Amino acid sequence: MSLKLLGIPLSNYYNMVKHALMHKGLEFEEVMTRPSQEAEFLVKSPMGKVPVLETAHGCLTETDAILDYLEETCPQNPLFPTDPFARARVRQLMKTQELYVEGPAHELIMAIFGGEVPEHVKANSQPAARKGLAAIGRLVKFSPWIAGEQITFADILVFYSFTLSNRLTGMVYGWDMLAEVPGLAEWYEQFSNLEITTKVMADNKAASEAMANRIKV
Ligand SMILES: N[C@@H](CCC(=O)N[C@@H](CS)C(=O)NCC(=O)O)C(=O)O
Repeated sequence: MSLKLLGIPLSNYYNMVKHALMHKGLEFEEVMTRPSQEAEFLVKSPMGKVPVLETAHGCLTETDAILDYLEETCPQNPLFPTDPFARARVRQLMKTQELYVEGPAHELIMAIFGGEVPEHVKANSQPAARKGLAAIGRLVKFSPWIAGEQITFADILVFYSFTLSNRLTGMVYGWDMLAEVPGLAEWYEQFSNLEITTKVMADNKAASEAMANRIKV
């Protein structure tokens, strides 16, 4: 299967798909591509977002759809449990993080580009993320992975989601979200030490430093 991953290592969603591809031992080509509203790119990515997975059958966007496709077409080194209920619990955890933790934290995104976050956004984002984190606290297992004994897509999604969202809440509120849920910081540390994570995050760090230098100039 010939696969191309379009996007940038600055993107936490790009890194989720990249980690999954590496976990499954798949060969793929990284094609550095910025989000864009250019007509040519919208053919591949209807919302102009990254990541995009280019397959022999065409392009796919939306990380959860891409991850589902990878699991179904490349079942080796599975990242979903086989039991349907356990699988649905993994999806529940992923969705909870994306909508209720990442969503409110993402409202602060201008902080990363050196912009001022409006007061009303600052006032709303933290209580919303706190509610989401409480829900995450009710779902996690840490035995030792976030949804049980097996590393799943939930570990990947929640980890890379926090790489951005916790950075944002740290910058804006001086708030470490990982300290809100018992066991979360330890799990995060454990996942960050995986060989694949180390590689993905090294590329992310290089891209962040390059962006910081561009903003300074
Ligand atoms: N729901 C999308 C989110 C992807 C996303 O937000 N990508 C960001 C980069 S991390 C992007 O392309 N932003 C540009 C834009 O929103 O126009 C997914 O699951 O893949």
